[in-house]
Amino acid sequence: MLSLDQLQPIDLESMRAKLSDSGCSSSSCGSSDKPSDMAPDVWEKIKDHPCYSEEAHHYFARMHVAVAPACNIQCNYCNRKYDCANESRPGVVSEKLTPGQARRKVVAVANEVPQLSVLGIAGPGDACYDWRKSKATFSEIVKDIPDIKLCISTNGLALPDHIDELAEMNVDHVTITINMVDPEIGAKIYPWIYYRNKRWFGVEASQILHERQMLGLELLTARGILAKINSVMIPGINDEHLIEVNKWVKARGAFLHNVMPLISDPAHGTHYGLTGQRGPTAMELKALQDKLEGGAKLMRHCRQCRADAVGLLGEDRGQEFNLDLLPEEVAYDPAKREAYREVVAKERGDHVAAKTAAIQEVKASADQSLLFAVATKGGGRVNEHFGHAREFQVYEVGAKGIAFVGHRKVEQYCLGGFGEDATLDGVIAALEGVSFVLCAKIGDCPKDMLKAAGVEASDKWAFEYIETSLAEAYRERFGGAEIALTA
Ligand code: CLF
Ligand code: SF4
Repeated sequence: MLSLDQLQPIDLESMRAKLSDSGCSSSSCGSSDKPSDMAPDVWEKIKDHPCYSEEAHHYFARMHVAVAPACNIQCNYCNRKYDCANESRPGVVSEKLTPGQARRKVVAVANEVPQLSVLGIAGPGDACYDWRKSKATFSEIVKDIPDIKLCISTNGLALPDHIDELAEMNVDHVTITINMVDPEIGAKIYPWIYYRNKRWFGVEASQILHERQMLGLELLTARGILAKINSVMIPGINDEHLIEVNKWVKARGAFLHNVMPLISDPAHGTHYGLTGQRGPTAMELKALQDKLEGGAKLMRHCRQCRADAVGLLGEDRGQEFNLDLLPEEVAYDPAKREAYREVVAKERGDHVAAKTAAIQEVKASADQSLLFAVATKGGGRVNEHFGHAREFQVYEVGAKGIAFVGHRKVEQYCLGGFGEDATLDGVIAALEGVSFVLCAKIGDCPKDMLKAAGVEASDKWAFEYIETSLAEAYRERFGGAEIALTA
């Protein structure tokens, strides 16, 4: 079986030869099927979008271009002045781009990152408020790369003014950040907004923002543009209220609801950071997401990207494509992206079949839920060493089958061939609630320390599909009614 690991570095001839050996002669053969409850046109829009499809995020990458620095509201969790290449969170960038510079960068990335499928504008300000630059950027880039999906993220205040143009430009994916539907709660999140040439404050500001967000969402739904709602979970301010938000956005046709944890640190210079407002723990976030099940469909694989992120979700290759590293003139070469898609079409079909079988097996035999953490670098396989992982993907395995429920970011434990005990302590803390870790390689020392903390770890399923490995691990290690309920 051809694995995604074998795709790097890209070797077009060997990729084509392997496809030919496998009997696959077209780019559609073996591609994963549309879910039975999804309209074909919707599936076409999401099947290669790493944010709108959890399955696609194993294979496809997004890039953001930071062309929209201006913003028309202030959120208490945002400080756009902050710039740190090691920091990954929305609103943060290393360099702001003109539309022409953005075109250069996107073409350079498309030539080198074959997984690239989506171009997003997610700030560092607001893509709809800074509309002239957002529009110019999209218009430039689709001339070179017509098959790239266009995506924007906005606070929603200026969104209703641009729905027609979004539809005309084939922007099929719009994210609105909606943190409240009650302006009294909004006043604790937004100190002011700037609307119709005037600054508005307090509850009045949040009332306007709320009305514009709901109008924008309704207009997107009416146009058939897929709307994703991002909500920042702020403990003590809007955590329980997000249940209400979920109902409102579901009623207005939101395609996905993505509840993200507040990132808050005094060093970021945000209002919340400076006033001690904490973010939720991983388990608090999961508990809220679990309460939202049955409402608007949830996204749980968000990585809270920077406004200049490049690569698969969970990796950021932005620094490789800073403007000063790029040639002045760069022409688009579709060869790597096309070859990658051929290989992925086959791999993905196999993966879906294996995953479906694994889920059926677990559903038929399991009666208790356990959390598993998986070290992966993409392709839907257990293919990352424990010591190299910068995040673990977390799956819940139990009577409902196998479900991706989130990720845990960690500091890389092994650097230069040595592991630091203090770092391992941090990894163990990040794995709160997890019973078992699957990875491609793990040494005896970290394995023993994990065991002492009540977490088993194994590299037995190295390079296998994640769901197949989880089903086997569950059966081998935890099968039977004596399993403790830890999820
Ligand atoms: Fe970017 Fe957002 Fe489009 Fe994705 S991100 S504009 S929908 S292409 Fe994705 Fe990043 Fe989460 Fe956003 S993981 S922060 S949800
Ligand atoms: Fe920052 Fe975005 Fe809020 Fe504007 S809408 S203040 S850019 S987080």
